[in-house]
Amino acid sequence: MSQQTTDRVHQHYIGGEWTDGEGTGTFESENPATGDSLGEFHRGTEADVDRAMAAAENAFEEWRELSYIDRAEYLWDIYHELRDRHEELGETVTKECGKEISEGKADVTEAWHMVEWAAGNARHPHGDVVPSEIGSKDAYMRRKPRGVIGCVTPWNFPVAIPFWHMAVSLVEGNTVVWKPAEQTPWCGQIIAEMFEDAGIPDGVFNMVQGFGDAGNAIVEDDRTDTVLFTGSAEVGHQIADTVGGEPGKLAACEMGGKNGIVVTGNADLDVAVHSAVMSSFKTTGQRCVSSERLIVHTDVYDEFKERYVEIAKDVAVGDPLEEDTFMGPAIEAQHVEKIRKHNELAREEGANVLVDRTELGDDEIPDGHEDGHWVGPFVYEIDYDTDLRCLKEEVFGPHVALVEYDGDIERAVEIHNDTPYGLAGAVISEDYRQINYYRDNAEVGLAYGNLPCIGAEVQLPFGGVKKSGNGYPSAREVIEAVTERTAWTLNDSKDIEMAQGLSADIKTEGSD
Ligand code: UN1
Repeated sequence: MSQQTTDRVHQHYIGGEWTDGEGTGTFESENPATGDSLGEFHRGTEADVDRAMAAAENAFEEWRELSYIDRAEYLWDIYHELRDRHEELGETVTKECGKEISEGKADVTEAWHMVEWAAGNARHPHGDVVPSEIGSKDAYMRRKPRGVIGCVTPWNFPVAIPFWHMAVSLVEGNTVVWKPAEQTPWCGQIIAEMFEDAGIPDGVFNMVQGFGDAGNAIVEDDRTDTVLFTGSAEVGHQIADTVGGEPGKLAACEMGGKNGIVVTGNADLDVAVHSAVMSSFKTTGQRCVSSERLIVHTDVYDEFKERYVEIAKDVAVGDPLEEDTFMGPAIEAQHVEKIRKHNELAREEGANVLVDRTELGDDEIPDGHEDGHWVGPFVYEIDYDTDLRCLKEEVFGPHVALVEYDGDIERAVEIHNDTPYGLAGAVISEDYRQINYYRDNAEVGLAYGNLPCIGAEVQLPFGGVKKSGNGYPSAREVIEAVTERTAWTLNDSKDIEMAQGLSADIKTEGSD
């Protein structure tokens, strides 16, 4: 669908065919910067997921029999298409999810990086040769595909994250059933067209458009061997609970964060302010790695505050297709409402508000964009208290708390770790001992020194601890969630000899 049209309702891709599905419902994709409709899509039902599951299950045997290299060939086609269509797809991402244009393009770049990693990995070793205690035994760790992988992806990285989930899954020999986010079905449509263009065998890749009910049908289906989920903690924990009760089924979930940046007393403040602004306002704060807490040492607090606040007051909110925009809109009207409520909550909890651009002035909203979902930075300072909800609950927006601390790095990390989440974080310091203390003690899956806490590359593991996730539905580590390991031992001798000193003698009644 290179040309988005409004006169046809876009379909699901199941078993190698485009189909309206069983349901009668449809939904629209909306440009969050203008409120305009980008197209209409059929809404998937349980029956559609059922068909997609059957197709994926049927396709599995033949797909797994292909070599890694042959499976990767389909992905290389997609890699080239993503690169060739970089500009156009970057604009599509920006139009559909509102991220400013450099971010729209970076999303597509991150997608082809993931595809490149997965397809390139097809030519790399996939197991280990392991020594045995017994000289005549050969021991190996080998990998096998798990089967059908159910993928449920979020709107904020509508091209990259689907490939985090699916590229490795497919190269490893699994088949997939995927539900794109209901906010970004257009990106979903384009990705499905790419798989069709690549000629992927029928049923290996299936896409059902729709909402949570369709996602839930994927999670609950007995034929799903692994669920990969990236999205909200609320949904992710439900998925982990459901799947946890089903033996043999796995879920790898990556959820949000209440990410913090520690700025110590001897931080370089240019680096600190730059890192903090990037971490809190890029993607309008709507990355799961965005930072909503800045924990700043008392010695540098006033200067940091002044410099940070000055930028937050001026940071360019506007048309995401314009290159001089820093922050586009929020994804949808109800999300703006959620951000407003959290801003209000911070006030109720005693915040001293330093910047409040929740309601942007008419002059700040670009012409023709009056129906967009606009919200600007909200920055406040508050005394640390473990009972404050505003320091614990994820907003997923440009909502930032400044927390002043006194004392050593141990104290800063104690405050930093006092949240139920543990996805990303950063320390800004010129003292390697402080940096190393943070590295070793911060409860996060992605940690940075003298950098923003966003922008991870796909060849690193991406995932969190505590409430932020289990398993890694992303980047390089997804391989663990979509393969089974077999510990394979072969005897090269005619005698059976056991490890651990275990006797292999068979003793019978009357034997000596
Ligand atoms: C997300 O925030 O949902 O590390 C994903 C990053 C990106 C991925 C973010 N590579 O910022």
